[in-house]
Amino acid sequence: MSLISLITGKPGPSGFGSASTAEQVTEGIDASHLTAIVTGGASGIGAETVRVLALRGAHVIIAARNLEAANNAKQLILEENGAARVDVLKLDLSSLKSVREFADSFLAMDLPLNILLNNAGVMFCPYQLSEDGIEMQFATNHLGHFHLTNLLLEKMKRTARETGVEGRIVNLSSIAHKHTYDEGIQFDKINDQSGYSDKKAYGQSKLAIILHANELSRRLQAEGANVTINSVHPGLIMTNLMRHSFLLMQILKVFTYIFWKNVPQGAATTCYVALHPSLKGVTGTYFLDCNKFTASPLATNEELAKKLWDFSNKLINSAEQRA
Ligand SMILES: NC(=O)c1ccc[n+]([C@@H]2O[C@H](COP(=O)([O-])OP(=O)(O)OC[C@H]3O[C@@H](n4cnc5c(N)ncnc54)[C@H](OP(=O)(O)O)[C@@H]3O)[C@@H](O)[C@H]2O)c1
Ligand SMILES: *C1O[C@H](CO)[C@@H](O)[C@H](O)[C@H]1NC(C)=O
Ligand SMILES: *[C@@H]1O[C@H](CO)[C@@H](O)[C@H](O)[C@H]1NC(C)=O
Repeated sequence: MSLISLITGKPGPSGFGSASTAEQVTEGIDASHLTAIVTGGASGIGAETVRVLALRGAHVIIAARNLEAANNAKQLILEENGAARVDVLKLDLSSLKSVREFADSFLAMDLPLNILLNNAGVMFCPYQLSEDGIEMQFATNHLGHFHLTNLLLEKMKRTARETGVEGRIVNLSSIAHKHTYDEGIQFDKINDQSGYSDKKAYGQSKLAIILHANELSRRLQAEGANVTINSVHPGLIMTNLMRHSFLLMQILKVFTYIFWKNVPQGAATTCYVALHPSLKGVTGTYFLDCNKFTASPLATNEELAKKLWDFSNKLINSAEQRA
């Protein structure tokens, strides 16, 4: 996708572009045989994603830490579409304990799982440690989703095997993955407060998301599992995500307004990658505006991806042992 198509909304090779909405990219798709989990589905891009997946017939579980907001989002969807199948389940991604409890509750519901949308995220928050003692943006955006995906993976593989329908995982990354610390991931000082940059810590967490999507994709292919995993940049959309940088973003928007999207456009890439039949078998790929795109050299580094995989497992094991 070129800068020109980003501004004009001109479609790329997929037939869709930056102006396409989630409804447009899923037009005519029947998802009534699919069950999906959307993390952070109570607001922003996630809420629109839930609405459109449910509109196409999918059974959607909103995984949210704020149950009141999630129930409101569900209510709005039901007012528009009385047949929508939407459930709400508690999940706080910054807590490894909460992630495990969520996975246990979901598995106890004995539903199939075809689609996992790792959408929740925080951006540019001031330095803070999670309850497991891990820097908050890395803990929420990356580690919580890493743990969640691992806990649900067996279920996804089984669903794919038993139904013959490909499972899909989509991770919400960001173009900001290009703006990270020099070494990409600060393995030896992940919790370092003195060198903390709220912007680079966000970039680092979003780089981790792409690296993991690529690593898991390689592992799933090696096993012959019918589950794909891709990462996307949704575009620039004014949402609650900007709560820690509201003024900065408002000013930025004045100068860059041609690049901004509305929420229905912001949910398009996620919905496209989650549902579109043309992406059958496509995995380990990074998408922007509904088209394949090249991630940064760090994001395609296989060594770094392996190292991050082991590092993430170690962090989770030691946090769970302490608990
Ligand atoms: N908007 C953009 O321009 C943009 C650009 C690039 C990438 N993205 C990515 O797109 C995704 C969606 O963002 P958005 O713009 O739709 O922002 P949003 O409206 O703030 O949505 C993020 C969601 O994540 C939830 N969340 C945050 N921390 C959580 C936690 N610890 N546990 C569970 N849920 C948590 C939020 O819930 P609460 O309300 O409870 O906090 C919220 O529902 C994010 O991953 C973001 O990084 C967005
Ligand atoms: C995204 O994909 C990877 C798979 O690669 C998965 O392990 C991970 O838990 C997901 N989430 C993040 C944030 O990496
Ligand atoms: C994998 O999923 C695709 C798409 O749903 C399906 O066409 C294919 O037959 C599946 N393959 C296997 C081995 O189940």
